[in-house]
Amino acid sequence: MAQIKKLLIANRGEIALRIHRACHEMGIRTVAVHSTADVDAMHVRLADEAICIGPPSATDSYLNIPNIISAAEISGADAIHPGYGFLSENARFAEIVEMHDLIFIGPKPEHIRTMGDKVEAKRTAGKLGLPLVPGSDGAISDVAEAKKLATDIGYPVIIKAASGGGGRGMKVCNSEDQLETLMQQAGTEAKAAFGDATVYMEKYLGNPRHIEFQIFGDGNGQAIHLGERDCSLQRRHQKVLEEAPSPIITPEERSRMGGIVAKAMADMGYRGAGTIEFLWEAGEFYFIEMNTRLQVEHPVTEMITGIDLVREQIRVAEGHPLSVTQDEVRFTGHAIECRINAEDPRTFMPSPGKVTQFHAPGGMHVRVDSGLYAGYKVPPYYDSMIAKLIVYGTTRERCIARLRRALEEFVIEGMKTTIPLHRDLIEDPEFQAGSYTIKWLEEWLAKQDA
Ligand code: MV4
Repeated sequence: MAQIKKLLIANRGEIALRIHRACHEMGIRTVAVHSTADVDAMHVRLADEAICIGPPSATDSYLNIPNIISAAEISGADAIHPGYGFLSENARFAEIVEMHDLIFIGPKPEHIRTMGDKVEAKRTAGKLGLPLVPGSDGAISDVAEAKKLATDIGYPVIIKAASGGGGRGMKVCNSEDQLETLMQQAGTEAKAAFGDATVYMEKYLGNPRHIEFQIFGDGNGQAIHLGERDCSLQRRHQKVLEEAPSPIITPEERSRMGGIVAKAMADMGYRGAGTIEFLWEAGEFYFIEMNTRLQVEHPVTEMITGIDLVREQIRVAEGHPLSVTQDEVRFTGHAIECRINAEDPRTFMPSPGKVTQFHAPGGMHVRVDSGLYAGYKVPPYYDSMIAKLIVYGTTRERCIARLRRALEEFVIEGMKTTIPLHRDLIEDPEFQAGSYTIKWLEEWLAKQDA
């Protein structure tokens, strides 16, 4: 059993703080890395040590593998946590970390690689018994074959890039006469964006929900699920608000589907935290992708299970068994997360700037994960998310009432933020009824502008 004494956090912003907090609660010293644009960032201030790894551009700093490995060696760290984004799903990085006798806080590199290829991921998920969206068994290149398949599964179909994900490079095709053109376009765009022209086909689901299961494996054949999150409220493939549990999943469905995903992860020998993404329509789940990292929205799962996911990641990486069995996992109450971005709440134009006033809400069951402080200058080089507000309630209704109160208290001045958007959104009767799908938010936003 390894004992991590010092951990390097290969990330920035709120997730770097999140990881630092778990480490200090476990008696682990932390090393922050940062770009020259982030010298004044809270993650740099809180960490026990900080090392500059390059200029503002992420390519030269937070994605700079040699500099990050050098920082780990110089500081004497024995582990690296990649957070989310940046190098978190880079299998090569995970391998390099392990080659340097450092512990990678994450899955086995082979599992990162498999799930990064959406065609391989689907094939693996199918073999493990997860329900798939009907579609091609692997990549499609031959147009005649594609036409035959599309006729079999029925139009509309969707063409997706094997190296894509997150909605980039998808084409919906309504009829056979468009198929050849759209396949070519998808291939060309995939090649330009990901350096890989491989595409595959699926039945297009018209109006599903996005429901994802949190799983955890010990890497030795034990795995559990921590229930689902509903992430249907998205704009241009960016999640805006997430909740757990999903308003439309019954305890029986959670237990049935959770059992299937946990068994799949156990059979695969998966290690660490992972998320299995499904589209859900008319009572059925369809696997689409797996994320092999800790996710932005992980706190809603922590709120309803009481399990510290980062602590669990670190323990599993040290070689401990999972700290709870499936029977010990209890789902209690409801949690909602609002992502607060430095953006215009109507146009979503980025709005970085200096924080002139800052007051975070508090009180019972209110959590704010953020690196903001009064006087901090939000740099323009990175993601615009500046805070997450996560609220718990014994019921969804009480959770929303507390969220309303917390959003009233929240003050961030000096830049535009999406706080007003969240204040409006949670007053909508359809949101309150929990009856939304993946198309709902964009339609709601269009109505607000009209
Ligand atoms: C789909 C789909 C409909 N049918 N696949 C978008 C992101 C990527 N992870 C998968 N995505 C979709 N795949 C089939 N077969 C619709 C989407 C989709 C979507 C999915 C989840 C959340 C928001 C979305 C917004 C638009 C499209």
